[in-house]
Amino acid sequence: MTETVLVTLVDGVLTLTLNRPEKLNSFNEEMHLALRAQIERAHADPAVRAVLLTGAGRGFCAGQDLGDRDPRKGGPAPDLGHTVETFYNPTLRLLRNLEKPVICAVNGVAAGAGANIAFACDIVLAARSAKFIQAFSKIGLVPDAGGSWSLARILGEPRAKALALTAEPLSAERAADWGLIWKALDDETLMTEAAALAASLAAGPTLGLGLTKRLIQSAATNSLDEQLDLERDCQRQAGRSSDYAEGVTAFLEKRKPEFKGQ
Ligand code: T3D
Repeated sequence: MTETVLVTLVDGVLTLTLNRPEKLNSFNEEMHLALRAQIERAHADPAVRAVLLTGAGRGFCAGQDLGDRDPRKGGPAPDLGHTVETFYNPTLRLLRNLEKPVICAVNGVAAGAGANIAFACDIVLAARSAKFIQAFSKIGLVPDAGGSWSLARILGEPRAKALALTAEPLSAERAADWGLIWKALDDETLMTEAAALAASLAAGPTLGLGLTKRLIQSAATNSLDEQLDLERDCQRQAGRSSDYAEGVTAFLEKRKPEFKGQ
């Protein structure tokens, strides 16, 4: 059977490729579980020092596989609150809480929950040809996979509402201009640049990078005083890491640091 998520672990980079290209990598149950299992592994496995998420074929991810929701098959209406809680929410929480960098290389269209999973990653690079579509309103649904949260926070209400209500495709260039993603890149260079970025982060001081992620994610809900306290606590922890000792030693010895992720 074809794997729904292709997995490699090379030099600390766990590359996860959504692999249902004939369905634009939309989520069926198997792909949900396979992706979640790999993000859980990234939490647990010290050999994983960065995650790179991308899609096989011409799309990144078209959200939920609507073939699995076909009303013509009869039966009671599905409880989508239950499916969101069972499948999307755990993955979103795992991605946000993973104290290791997660890079997303959006290689093509990202629609519905597919777009919002990308926005939950730490650094999003997209091919110039890629588009982000809040497809939910086209089928009578609401944004999920954290989209109502990330769009409203990053873009503010006017743009978030317009994207969600109209389902108008947002180009990669405009997503970068609006601060939703880090960069739009030429299609031919996307994967090389994403892999280089992931490799460079995987060779970094993993503990410090993870604490940095925690700090930045905490800022939106913390007061300045709470954030200053958290910075103090995180700096204390980072300062006790062997990577910090290595970073300072390497600087003083005028050489490149060799971080071990400890
Ligand atoms: O259900 C729950 O648990 C609740 C959670 C919901 C989360 C969600 O994500 S809801 C939103 C679901 N997604 C969508 O509504 C997007 C549907 N897809 C599209 O609108 C379009 O496919 C795109 C705009 C993404 C791309 O358009 P285009 O023209 O580039 O490609 P296409 O021809 O539409 O799609 C190519 C193939 O992929 C096609 O199959 P075929 O005809 O070649 O056999 C198409 O049916 C299939 N495909 C694309 N998206 C999905 C899909 N098949 C199943 N589910 C999809 N979401």
